[in-house]
Amino acid sequence: MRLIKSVALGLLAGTLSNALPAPQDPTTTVSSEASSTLPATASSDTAVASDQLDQLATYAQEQANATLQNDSKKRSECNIFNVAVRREWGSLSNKERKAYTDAVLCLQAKQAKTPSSIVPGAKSRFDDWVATHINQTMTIHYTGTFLAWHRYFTWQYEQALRNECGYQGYQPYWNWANTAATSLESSAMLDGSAYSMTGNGAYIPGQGNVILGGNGLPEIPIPPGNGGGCVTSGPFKNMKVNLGPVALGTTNGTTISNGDGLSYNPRCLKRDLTDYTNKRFANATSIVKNILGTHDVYDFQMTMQGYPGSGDIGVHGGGHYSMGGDPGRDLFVSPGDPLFYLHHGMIDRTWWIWQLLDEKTRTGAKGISGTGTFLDSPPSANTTLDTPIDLGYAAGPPATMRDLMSTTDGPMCYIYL
Ligand SMILES: *[C@@H]1O[C@H](CO)[C@@H](O)[C@H](O)[C@H]1NC(C)=O
Ligand SMILES: *[C@@H]1O[C@H](CO)[C@@H](O)[C@H](O)[C@H]1NC(C)=O
Ligand SMILES: *[C@@H]1O[C@H](CO)[C@@H](O)[C@H](O)[C@H]1NC(C)=O
Ligand SMILES: *[C@@H]1O[C@H](CO)[C@@H](O)[C@H](O)[C@H]1NC(C)=O
Ligand SMILES: *[C@@H]1O[C@H](CO)[C@@H](O)[C@H](O)[C@H]1NC(C)=O
Ligand SMILES: *[C@@H]1O[C@H](CO)[C@@H](O)[C@H](O)[C@H]1NC(C)=O
Ligand SMILES: [Cu+2]
Repeated sequence: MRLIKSVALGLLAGTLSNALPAPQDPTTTVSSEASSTLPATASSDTAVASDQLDQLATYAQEQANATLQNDSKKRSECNIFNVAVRREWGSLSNKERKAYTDAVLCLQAKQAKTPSSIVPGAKSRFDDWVATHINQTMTIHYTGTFLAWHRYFTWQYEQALRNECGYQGYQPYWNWANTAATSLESSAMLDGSAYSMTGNGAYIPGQGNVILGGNGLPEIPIPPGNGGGCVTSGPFKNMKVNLGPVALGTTNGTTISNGDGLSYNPRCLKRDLTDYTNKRFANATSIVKNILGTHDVYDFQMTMQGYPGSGDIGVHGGGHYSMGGDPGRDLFVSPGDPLFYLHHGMIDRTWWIWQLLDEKTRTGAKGISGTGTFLDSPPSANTTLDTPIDLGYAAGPPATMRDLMSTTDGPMCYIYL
């Protein structure tokens, strides 16, 4: 673990940039049907791009539904009558919102499955997910497994909410385009009400920038938001973050950690909602560009996470850093903020839309690129359809990449509205 951590801190400082592998996979293209009916490039006007995103999502639904309708005739296990539909937070009723946060609180009140001899700080079922993510951070980001691993992780979390906490809905998502157009704090998701995901942290004046990159790569200064302290209202006002930090970016430009992050370190949930980051890196244009402007899965997933040295942190980084706070700015411990799962719902939705523009190619072997280690450092084997994805104590059984390439043609059965 010590070795792993020093590698991660090295990466945050930019020292692994020379390990960046070159683009690999053969180019895949949007199917001819899609290219004749859909916009070809992202509009730089975010209002227009937001409509383009809706159009792309509708196209993806049409593709998915056509197959599900066929499957209904064949009485397949996953069909149009039983498919789960994941929706955006803002489109849920107050009752549905509260059912979701109640289920998360339930998970936080249930005993952990992770043995305390292995992770002393894992106190709840919710923490099982955080511990698994900390443990595997260096083998699930900038890897060939990034998209599928987080898809499975989010799906198993949704299953736990349903099967262990009686939740009857599905995993909601955060459409970054919407909060970029307005502001984070004015959204139903983050307004701090009883029907939100809890809002901002208490305002801490005089905070400096969080510095990403550097050390040979261009620095990416992320300005502080208008919070920074403990959250003050809403469902997660009293929750405890038990694990970490491991690599927490602070607003004085440093990174702090508490060893391997696995010991018991209870503290409040902090947020520092940062509109700048949302608007700059995860606006509607960024999302549509990520979908339409990338020609293969290598380009797609690197754009999403940010090409090191490009100065861009992608929509993945954009979402994470616009939450800010602790553990929101910690690559390892980030699932310790319940908002993580709404963010990764949107990551998965973006991938889902992109896949359905050319489903056959993008859900098969050509839809995978990369290896099993962070920017292939240290070098490791290529990820393939047979690569296993194991969520440790959080949830079983292990799946393979093959199981996770489609959201409707494997163990999972869901689409996005
Ligand atoms: C791994 O993938 C790269 C790029 O697709 C390819 O050039 C290389 O031969 C693969 N390595 C193995 C061992 O299959
Ligand atoms: C696809 O099916 C879902 C579930 O029945 C439905 O909610 C959605 O509106 C459909 N989308 C389209 C574009 O038909
Ligand atoms: C639906 O089934 C028909 C007949 O088997 C087939 O021709 C068609 O391609 C299928 N469509 C989809 C979207 O799977
Ligand atoms: C930076 O902030 C962290 C916590 O926010 C603090 O622990 C650390 O001492 C600060 N470092 C400096 C140099 O001010
Ligand atoms: C929106 O995203 C695009 C593409 O990522 C970027 O070029 C643009 O600067 C962003 N808009 C703002 C206001 O930062
Ligand atoms: C961490 O990963 C290792 C190796 O994959 C595994 O043996 C161990 O049980 C994991 N620990 C936790 C807490 O998941
Ligand atoms: Cu992650």
